[in-house]
Amino acid sequence: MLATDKIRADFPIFKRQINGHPLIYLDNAATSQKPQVVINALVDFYQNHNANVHRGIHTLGDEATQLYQAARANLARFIGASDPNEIVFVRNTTEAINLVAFSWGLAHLKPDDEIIVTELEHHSNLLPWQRLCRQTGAKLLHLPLDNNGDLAFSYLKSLVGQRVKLVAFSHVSNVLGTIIDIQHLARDLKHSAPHVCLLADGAQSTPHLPIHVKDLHVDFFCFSGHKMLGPMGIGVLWAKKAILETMEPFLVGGGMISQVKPDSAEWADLPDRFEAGTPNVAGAIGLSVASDYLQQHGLQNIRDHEQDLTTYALQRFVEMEKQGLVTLYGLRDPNKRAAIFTFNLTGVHAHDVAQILDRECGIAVRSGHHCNQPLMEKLDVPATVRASFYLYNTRDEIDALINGLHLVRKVFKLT
Ligand code: C6P
Repeated sequence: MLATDKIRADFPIFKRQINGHPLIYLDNAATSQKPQVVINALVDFYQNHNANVHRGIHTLGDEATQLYQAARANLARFIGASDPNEIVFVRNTTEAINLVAFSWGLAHLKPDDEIIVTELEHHSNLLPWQRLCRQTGAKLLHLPLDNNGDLAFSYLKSLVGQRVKLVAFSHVSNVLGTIIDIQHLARDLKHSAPHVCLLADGAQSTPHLPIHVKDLHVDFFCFSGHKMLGPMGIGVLWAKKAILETMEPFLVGGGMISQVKPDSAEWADLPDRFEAGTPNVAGAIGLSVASDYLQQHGLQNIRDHEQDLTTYALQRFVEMEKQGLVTLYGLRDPNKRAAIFTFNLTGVHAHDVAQILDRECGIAVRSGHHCNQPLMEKLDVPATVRASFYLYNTRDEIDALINGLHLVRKVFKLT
């Protein structure tokens, strides 16, 4: 079990009051809070080591470069990659997927080829493929959700023919919390259709589940630092070295060349060729420290803690659902879902629920379409409320949320 009291003491933001109440932060799927060690790492870099990387022949330049490369090696270990050069630093998951669409997609897709995405995808794992299809004449196919809110995997095999070049899917849905068994799915796909490339969007899984990319049987995996206790503006694209080596750079400019002539240029080795311009050095260092913090507590322990919260929250939501007070979306099996709860309170708009929870209880939740408008359409709602949990959240905070929802009903004179 996690010692949540001790963990919470590591996060200075939990000293804050919000509208006269202690902060209850349940918007972790949007971004996580930062422990003091990560904040210290950022300050330490700028206070003591600040210089550009790979450029200066001076002490600070060397220190910054060493810290940056050590962060890369540490993150490679964190996700079980075999080589630090398979770690490309990007700004976030969105940039990682755009990089793959541009650098790999434009080179591999032809008219009438096919890309499969699922009906769960965040816009960041949909729009780059929509654009790639427009640019190349390829077609986008959608793997539907079944009536239980799970993906219709049995249907996937019938979709995957010779024309399919890529299957791109979220490891964990940011709306329904569904966990996709990628290991199983990818192993099956690689067996039946070895020509298909697989991309997993790990934005919502890497912060919460043990990840070993080599065991996942995917070709591309990406995640954002800010959702896993790290700074904003830093993320990772992982891909097998053999694939990265065949790809053209996404951005071109400083820091990614081996030689430049007035009319031509040759690219640097991996991973520099994908990191044009001055990188977010402090961000990479902060993310590495965040990954150490998570490992110190143990990703499996974090998963177990969140599964306990999921079981309890499901119980509390189902009580309200039975009274017709809420509609809860997504699977009911805590083994198959992450601690992300998307719901609507009967008779109250999602934005009003979020605003009143904040104003009256100091509870932060997200409301809206969660960057997933096609899924909202499928659920036949304009917006939902979403409460998402992390290692520092507690059962007491779930009770506070449920009490808050009853208070919202009072404010709207529904009781
Ligand atoms: N979802 C949410 O509130 P960025 O913004 O690039 O760090 O992450 C994009 C992204 C990609 N895939 C999934 C599954 C995601 O959940 C997100 C980010 C946040 O749900 C912000 S919209």
